[in-house]
Amino acid sequence: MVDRDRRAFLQRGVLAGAALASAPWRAAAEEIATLPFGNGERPLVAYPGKRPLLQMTSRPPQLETPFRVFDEGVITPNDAFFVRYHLADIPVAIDPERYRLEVKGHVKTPLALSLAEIRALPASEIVAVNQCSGNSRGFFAPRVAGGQLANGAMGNARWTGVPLRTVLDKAGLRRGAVQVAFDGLDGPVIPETPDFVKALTLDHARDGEVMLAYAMNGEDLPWLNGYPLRLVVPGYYGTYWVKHLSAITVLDKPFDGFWMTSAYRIPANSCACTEPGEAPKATVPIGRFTVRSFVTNLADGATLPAGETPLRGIAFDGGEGIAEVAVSTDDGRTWTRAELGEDLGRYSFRPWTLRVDLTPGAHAVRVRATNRAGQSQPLDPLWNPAGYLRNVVETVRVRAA
Ligand SMILES: Nc1nc2c(c(=O)[nH]1)N[C@H]1C(S)=C(S)[C@@H](COP(=O)(O)O)O[C@H]1N2
Ligand SMILES: [Mo]
Repeated sequence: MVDRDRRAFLQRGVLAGAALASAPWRAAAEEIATLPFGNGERPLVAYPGKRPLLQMTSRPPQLETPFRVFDEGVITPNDAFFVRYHLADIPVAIDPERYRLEVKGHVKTPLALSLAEIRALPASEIVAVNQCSGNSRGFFAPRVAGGQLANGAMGNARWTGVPLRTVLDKAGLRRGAVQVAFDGLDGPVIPETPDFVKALTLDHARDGEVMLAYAMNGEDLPWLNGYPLRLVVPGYYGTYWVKHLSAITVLDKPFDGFWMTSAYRIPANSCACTEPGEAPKATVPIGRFTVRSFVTNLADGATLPAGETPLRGIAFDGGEGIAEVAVSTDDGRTWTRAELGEDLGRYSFRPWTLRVDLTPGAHAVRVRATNRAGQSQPLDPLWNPAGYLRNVVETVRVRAA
């Protein structure tokens, strides 16, 4: 990086943090939006670096992307990308000159890498969806505890950074290494709350795709999305995508922290589901995304002119890649294959389009994707007590007149 670029980079980071520190935690609400479930009222609040987003909590900030943003394009703009934190003590000042990424534990040479050193390593790039495990949790019936999210706790970005493998190889793994743990600069407000630390198996961490990302859509990471460095784990739920990454610890036994052993676990059965209201007998850590698809250009409850109507939307999965998207306008009786748009890689949103003929009257428009492994979406929602993995075939109800 030339000096001028570095100065601009440093300034941007520092400014965003300073704005967060000084702005009232809860900026003045400009507007209230109502998500389509009970207690779904959310103020639209503009945080530093963000346009007005649906605020679920203010301490820490948890912001959901208004769904119409997904119709703007297949890449989610940085200023509209959702924000999720667990712990209220989020960083508001990071000196990019003094920031260091520690690589320690079961390694030959512990490292403390500066941002400049990380940016000097050979870069990689990937377009990948980040989605919270609890995206769409608000639609669970019976309802479950946890952040009541509609469908906006997801986003698709082009990430630039360094393969995690490069940094692990630089440190050198000692014999017996089995997992890698990741910690960020945020922390709990009281010491009794477990710090947010996540772990990956060593093979996963070394797959060459898991990335230490410093840029998102060609710009520095937005502050609230993990400035100055975050983990990107393509195809895996956002819980693994540790933000404000500060320490990577190589372990010679499986990590036993709260956020792996108690939280973010799913039923250990083939549907990862239970009967509504029932607890699972056994659980495993959450992993890859289920297959999902959405119509982005029709709002539920809308009235539109009868006749030929262009539909468009997005589909994605945990990394097999989308093979097919089909649409039904007659309550699921008949399905028509949509046309798939630009392929930005198997971890990206895949856009789709289809022209349909809407006869006058009510229509239930349904969309269902299938990935290259033949996995698809259920017509009836599956249930689990944590409200994860939602991927029911989505329905938009419209009236043609
Ligand atoms: N440091 C840190 N990283 C974190 C979290 C957190 O609480 N702290 N939450 C995780 C979860 S659960 C999700 S869904 C993603 C959300 O990424 P985003 O806020 O950039 O959208 O961040 C992950 N990384
Ligand atoms: Mo999440």
